[in-house]
Amino acid sequence: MGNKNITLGEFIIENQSSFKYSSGELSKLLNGIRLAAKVVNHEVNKAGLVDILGVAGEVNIQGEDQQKLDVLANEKFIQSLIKREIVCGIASEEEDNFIAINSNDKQNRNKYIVLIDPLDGSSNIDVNVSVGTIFSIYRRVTPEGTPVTMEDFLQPGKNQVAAGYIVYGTSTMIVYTTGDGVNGFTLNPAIGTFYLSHPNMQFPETGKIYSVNEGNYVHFPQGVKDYIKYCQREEEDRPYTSRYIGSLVSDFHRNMIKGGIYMYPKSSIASEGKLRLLYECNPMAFIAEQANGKASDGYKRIMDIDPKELHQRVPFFCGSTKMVEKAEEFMANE
Ligand code: AHM
Ligand code: MG
Repeated sequence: MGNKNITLGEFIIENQSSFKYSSGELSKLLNGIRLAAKVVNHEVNKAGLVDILGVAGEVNIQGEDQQKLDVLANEKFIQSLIKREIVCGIASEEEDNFIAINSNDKQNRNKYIVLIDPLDGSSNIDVNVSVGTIFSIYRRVTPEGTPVTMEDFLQPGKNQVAAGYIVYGTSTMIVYTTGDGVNGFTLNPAIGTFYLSHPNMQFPETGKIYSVNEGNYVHFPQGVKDYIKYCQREEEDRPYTSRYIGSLVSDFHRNMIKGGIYMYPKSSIASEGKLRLLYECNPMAFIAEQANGKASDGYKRIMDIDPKELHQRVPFFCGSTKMVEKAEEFMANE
């Protein structure tokens, strides 16, 4: 698959001019993420070997225990972005507030902000199941040269200039978009280089996989219950196959390659679902749309939502267009 000779570094440079704001800064930023991804990959891979597992003893803003690797991944990505002096602000799932990088004047003049979930699916770390990193990049809306404000972070997903994920799976991959299609790069661990392995990734228009935590079934809205029953009914090309890893990145990645739908609906115990709009759903929605897929909250486009807060949650239906549209149909009839 693809031209094995093109490295991620080369690809970033070669495609720099096709990016509409092209000034080289976005390329530097993506290179910063590429480097941090290698470091985090190294740490994730040795997780079973060293005493790095377990809970770090801190509780994050969502009230969940933080695993040590979450903390480490958070540090690595933030350090890498700050050191390269390419962003003026960062927001992370692991930080209560955004970080304004205004230690010097030059950094204040940087145009980009990054929102990141440094290690998603972290409950899977200590059982050797894939985890991922998700990132989302915007241009600031406040004037260059001033410190970033909340306004820069609370932009709708449609303003994203780039988004991507890293999946630390059977092999490690970076998949990203700058608004001109989606490309996937696989790490050759022997030499520490990412190669273009999945050019121009596309969701099949429809598929046979549905991914949802069915343990929450009784709490789901009637529309979701009905859609799940539809997926299971023996009719036409159904029943579909159920696949749920519990790592958004891995479930999404598989569904993009094979065709499928991922759902994290609202429920009677979580009125907005679980996933976060800004650093989980928006970036995945941008990638999905760039790969001919669709992302919705069950009723409307994810990337049209005006965010109200940094750690806002939102119900999420994402994947092959026809499948997401079918789920929306059931939600509308609820
Ligand atoms: P996290 O950010 O705390 O890791 O939670 C996000 C993860 C997603 O990767 C995954 O799809 C979902 O939570 C699984 O949640 P659940 O265990 O409720 O099914
Ligand atoms: Mg997460």
